[in-house]
Amino acid sequence: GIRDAAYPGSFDPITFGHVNVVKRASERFDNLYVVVVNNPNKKYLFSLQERMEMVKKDLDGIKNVVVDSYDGLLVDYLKKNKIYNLIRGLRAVSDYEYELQMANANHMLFPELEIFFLMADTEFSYISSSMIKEIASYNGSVSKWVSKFVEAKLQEKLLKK
Ligand code: COD
Repeated sequence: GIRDAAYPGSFDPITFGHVNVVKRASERFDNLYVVVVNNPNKKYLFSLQERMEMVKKDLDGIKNVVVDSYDGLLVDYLKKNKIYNLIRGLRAVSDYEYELQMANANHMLFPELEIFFLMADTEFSYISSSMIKEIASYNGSVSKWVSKFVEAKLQEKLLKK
């Protein structure tokens, strides 16, 4: 519907930074569609199914959140589901260039779309999925930044090789 929003991402894996954005955005829209995107050209640590499982687990209990997946052009998903609001998170200046490029492209492809950027909360502003994967790959603790469920999945994936 017109007051729904989508928050798309790789979520490889989901972090407390993502969860913070979901909590804040879900309070401002009727339904928040958290869309786990699968891009065949991208290399992920976790399969789509694994990323979905972790997202569902971590967002369980947030009432108006719908977890979905998609492996096509994001704007096609949005048009199909009549979603006109897109949520993205901004951590640092380094996010800006990529986000600006994507926002411009998405807006060209879907002019009715409005794109909202939430500034990361200070406490989460340095968290990224890639940093967490790197730390976990050296058996460092990531319990401050991801759920116990995700931490166990990371250990299973990275250390059992
Ligand atoms: N605090 C706040 N925000 C955060 C944090 C944090 N700690 N960590 C991440 N975020 C934000 C990111 O900045 C991003 O906005 C969002 O959360 C999701 O992050 P990721 O890294 O999980 O996901 P991305 O950025 O890899 O997602 C990119 C998409 C998959 C959405 C994009 O590639 C896409 O739409 N692909 C589909 C194909 C398509 O339509 N391509 C054309 C796009 S123009």
